[in-house]
Amino acid sequence: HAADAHRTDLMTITRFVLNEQSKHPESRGDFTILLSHIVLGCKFVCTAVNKAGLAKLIGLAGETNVQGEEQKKLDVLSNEVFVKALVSSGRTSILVSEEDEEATFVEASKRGRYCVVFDPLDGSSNIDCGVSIGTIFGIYMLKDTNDPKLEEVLQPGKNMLAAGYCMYGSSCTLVLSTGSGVNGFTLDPSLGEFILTHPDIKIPKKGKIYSVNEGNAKNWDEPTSKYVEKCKFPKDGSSPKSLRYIGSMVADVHRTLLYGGIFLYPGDKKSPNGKLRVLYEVFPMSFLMEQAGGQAFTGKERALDLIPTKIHQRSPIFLGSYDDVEEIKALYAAAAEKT
Ligand code: P6P
Repeated sequence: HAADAHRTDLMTITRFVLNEQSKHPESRGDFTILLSHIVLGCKFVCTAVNKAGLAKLIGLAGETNVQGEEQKKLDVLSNEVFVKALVSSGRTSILVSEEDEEATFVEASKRGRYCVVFDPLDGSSNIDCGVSIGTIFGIYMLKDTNDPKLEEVLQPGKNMLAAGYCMYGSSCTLVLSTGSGVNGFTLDPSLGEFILTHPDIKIPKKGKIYSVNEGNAKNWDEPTSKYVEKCKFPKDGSSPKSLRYIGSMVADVHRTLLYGGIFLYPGDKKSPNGKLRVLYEVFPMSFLMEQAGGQAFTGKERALDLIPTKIHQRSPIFLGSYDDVEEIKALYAAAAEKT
């Protein structure tokens, strides 16, 4: 009765992470404790996001809630939840959040060996129309926790120990890699547990979908313009690709990971570094793509090789199916030869 066993042998994210930990006997469990606090944050935000629309509609939240407290914007609330959860884990020393201009340095008594970079609620401008949004995070090990310096955070993405996102949509799905593959977990609200639903995710080697904001086409450089042209008017007689663009990175990346294809946020004349942030958007999604057998490219180099110099730095990004990204890499290489 394998099916029954599957139903009763629930693999929760907690069990999964503990199993991973058992592969490293030397580990003291700090990483497991850190991840459990991130999972807690995701559960809280999932509840808040699901209620927000309703609360707003029937005016429960409005400007102030029943206690007369000013109703916090969801992204501010989410940020506070993650900062508090991460600090209270006692396993972090530096936090970088999309919501905070400066990095958070944890007080000495609560310091741990990790730095977490995160966007607590990416795509939150979409919440009012019910489009999926998400939390994106990456985890670095710090060298010196006694006197943590900001420079410790400016590491290339390939140094990350783990990365993931939690998508708040029709269901709450947490996709995680700790460096040995990618696994997806879906929140079972009746249990309050994330259950393993997408074991060992591998992105298709080639896809039939491209995902880009075509509204920026006027400003694209030649390689991106040529690539998108090729998607729409293939010269080799193959059928054109489909365009799918949700405008919420977590949703666009999640679809790319499961269905294959390529997600592009290129630089352009107006913003040469594009829009997406290196530490807590580009790196975590690039890490996941490589772990799932895909790849991620900045237009100049492998995305995970990039060494950031500022915590909110942006970079162009092309990520997804291995073969699709190869094609755009070839176009950028050809353009580089001409210069
Ligand atoms: P554009 C959402 O605002 C976001 O930060 C990402 O989630 C998304 O991929 C991107 O911006 C969309 O940007 O310029 O296409 O609206």
